[in-house]
Amino acid sequence: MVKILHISDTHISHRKFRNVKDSWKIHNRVTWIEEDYCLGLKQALDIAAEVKCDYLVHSGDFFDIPVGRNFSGPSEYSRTFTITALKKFFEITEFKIPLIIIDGNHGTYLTRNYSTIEFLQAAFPKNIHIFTNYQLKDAIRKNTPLTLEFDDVKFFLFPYLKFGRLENWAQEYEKWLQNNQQPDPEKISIAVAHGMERGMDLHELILNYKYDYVALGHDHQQRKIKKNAWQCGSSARYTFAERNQVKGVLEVDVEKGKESIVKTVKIESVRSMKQIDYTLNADLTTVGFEKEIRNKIAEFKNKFDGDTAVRFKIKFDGAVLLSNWWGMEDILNEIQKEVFTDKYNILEFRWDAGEVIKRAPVSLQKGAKLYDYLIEDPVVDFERYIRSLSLENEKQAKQFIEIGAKVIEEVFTSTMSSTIDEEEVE
Ligand SMILES: [Mn+2]
Repeated sequence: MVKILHISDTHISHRKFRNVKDSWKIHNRVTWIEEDYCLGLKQALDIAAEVKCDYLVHSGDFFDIPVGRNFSGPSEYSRTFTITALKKFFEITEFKIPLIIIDGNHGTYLTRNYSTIEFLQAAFPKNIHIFTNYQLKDAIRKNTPLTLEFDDVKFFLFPYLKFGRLENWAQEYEKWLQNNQQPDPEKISIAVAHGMERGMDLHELILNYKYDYVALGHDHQQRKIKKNAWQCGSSARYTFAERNQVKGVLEVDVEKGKESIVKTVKIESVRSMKQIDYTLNADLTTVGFEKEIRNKIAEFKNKFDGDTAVRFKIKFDGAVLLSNWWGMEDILNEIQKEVFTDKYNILEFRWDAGEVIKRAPVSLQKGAKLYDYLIEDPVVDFERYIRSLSLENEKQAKQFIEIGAKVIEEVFTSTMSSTIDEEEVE
């Protein structure tokens, strides 16, 4: 039997720049929210040392950045914190516990074949074993396994790859998996994968093969996926959707050919998140709106204290006149300014009105009608214009007319909406 401690999605160096109070835990050194994620990792490592596991497994998203088109790397503060915490962990466990980390979709320069977990391995080359997106692509190209073998156990690694994006990728991935990643019939076989959407970033075979345990990451909600396969969840609350989730790591006793014994060890969340749902309607005046918003934040009208300050979000739905919404946004911006003085114990104050239907003000509706009057049928008029160009390619001309008709229809009939507030992906 081996004991695994399964941790995941630590998202170290997660930082917020918009809709947060410009406040530092230690002046000019680290902000409160960045520190929250460092403390999540610290707790996970403390648990790993305490339960005396044989292997420590991290199933991806160790660092939060770079991600997507954000090419900034982790801050020096977070790097230093991480190296210090790992050094302490290895020292108190006498450098006996191997740490295995795979790449998630965060913390890796996807287009540059470099991952931030490489410097962790460079710092502890004998204790840390990393598996990057790049190594995975290389293994697929060369049709070679991505495994790590010890005396008693064999790991099968699946760093993040959205293989389902293209059909030929999916075929190649499946072929590689069948050829190289099947469980070892003799040894305890453990798969480590970052992904949750079956057929897209998590292959069905990883769940169907008879691994003795599958350590999954990417889904921030801890859950059992099937017998011997668990999503560990993140070590600190990340999006507001996670505001009520309990966070933790998994202590797993794995025996060959048997059902694993999985135990949750809770991680205390330092930061509370609060979301309020608010339905707008056409009768609401800006004065009434302001009063209600102020009521909703009244309970936090205490002196700011970074240790207990809340992250706060208002989620709007319903319908409102666009001209009224502009006034409401002004009010929200004013309140935000006030909230970020020391009079409120609020660290983050944001709102999301992506689902609100905003009707154009009457003046704009009249404008549209005037245009209707001048041009009897905009679609017919557009077709006339395209025809006047005497395009030789009839198929192309028809496509232009079709697209034009769609655009005109959208412009004249759809309601106005703004872009949805950014909330980060897992
Ligand atoms: Mn992820």
